[in-house]
Amino acid sequence: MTSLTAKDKDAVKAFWAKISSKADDIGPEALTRMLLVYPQTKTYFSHWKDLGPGSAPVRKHGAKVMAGVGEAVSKIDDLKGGLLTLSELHAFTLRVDPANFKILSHNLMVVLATMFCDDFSPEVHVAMDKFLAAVSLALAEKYR
Ligand code: HNI
Repeated sequence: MTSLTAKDKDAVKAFWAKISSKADDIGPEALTRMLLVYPQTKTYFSHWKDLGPGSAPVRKHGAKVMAGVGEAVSKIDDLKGGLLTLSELHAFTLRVDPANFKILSHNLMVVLATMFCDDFSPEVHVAMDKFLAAVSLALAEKYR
């Protein structure tokens, strides 16, 4: 299982401090990429009027997802407890297959690497990768 070391946690917090003001751009970019590159993920958003790049629902939801990631950063020492409500929402109400968490995480990583290439060192890369895997696991906590 993913274990975030104290060093990883510091790297995640420091990186988040640098990028969080751009969260409303990062989220929609990641979501746009996910919907385009992995079109099977579109099934969950079929109630939206427009799933295209930069559409109003993509922008709004992208920002929401990043708010969730920000909350996870603030609860990094207890992700399972901290993300319980969000896990219940995705498991019982939205019924999102947890395999999709990995897909979104991957797209988020690609966007972070391209938008913040100067700060996205190998240390930040591994810390963020482990963090998003831990967030995904915490979100899947309520599935069974
Ligand atoms: Ni997710 C709603 C956070 C992954 C499909 N999601 C939310 C909300 C947050 C959120 C926050 C809004 C909750 C609310 O309104 O109370 N989602 C996150 C986070 C991740 C994630 C932090 C992973 C890092 N969600 C995913 C994935 C999918 C997904 C991978 C499907 C592919 N989420 C949804 C759907 C909704 C949602 C669907 C409801 C959106 C709507 O507009 O109806």
